[in-house]
Amino acid sequence: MKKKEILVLEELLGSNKKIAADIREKLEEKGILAINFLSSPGAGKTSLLERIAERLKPHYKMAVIEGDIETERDAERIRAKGIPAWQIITGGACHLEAKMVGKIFSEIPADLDLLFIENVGNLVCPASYDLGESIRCVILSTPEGDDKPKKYPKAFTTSDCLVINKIDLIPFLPFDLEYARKEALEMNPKLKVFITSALKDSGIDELVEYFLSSLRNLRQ
Ligand SMILES: Nc1nc2c(ncn2[C@@H]2O[C@H](COP(=O)(O)OP(=O)(O)O)[C@@H](O)[C@H]2O)c(=O)[nH]1
Ligand SMILES: [Mg+2]
Repeated sequence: MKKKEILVLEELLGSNKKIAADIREKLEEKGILAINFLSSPGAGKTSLLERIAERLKPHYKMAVIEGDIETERDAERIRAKGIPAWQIITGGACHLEAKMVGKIFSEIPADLDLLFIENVGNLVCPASYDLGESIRCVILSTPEGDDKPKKYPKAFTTSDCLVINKIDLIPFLPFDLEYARKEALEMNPKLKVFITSALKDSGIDELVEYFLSSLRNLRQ
């Protein structure tokens, strides 16, 4: 990258950081826990959100911001669960930015408990953009391969939580669960690791409990 391009990128990230810090402060003041989901396309972000919604809806107020380069499909899937969802269509951009979240901030109900943000599917650009979340979760699905944490380090080093999804496919794949977990933890020992199958509805209770205990900590 040329020096001028680096300077422009640094300025962009700097202004994103300020907007994100402002969003985080306002959300935390209201006692709202925001969670940013990062993953490759198809790792199971929306499916996990559907399973989480089924558990949270009777007891908590949750909402979802969906980021995609095209279509309203994911927001429709979330709304079908009776959960409010806003779709941000980036029109080609490979990640969400804090200013996009800021634009819908006024529509976020003040009495919300949890705000989930599903980022645009890829493990590269979303890792560089803070959206004002309190928790960042990277989702790795078994068909992607157990070597991905070290190939896409930033998504893993900037996250608080790692969800290894599609565990139901393990019998059919050369995916070494312990290897993937070890490589991720070597880069980021603070990662909380969850093993799930959104399809078979397993491991979701533990993930939901992590979000709820983080919500309790935020409100203390
Ligand atoms: N076998 C299996 N398939 C899953 C699982 N979670 C999601 N899928 C499937 O993977 C595909 C992509 O899921 P989706 O939630 O749309 O992924 P997203 O692009 O990350 O939001 C869909 O066909 C899902 O049914 C899982 O745990 N196991
Ligand atoms: Mg999705």
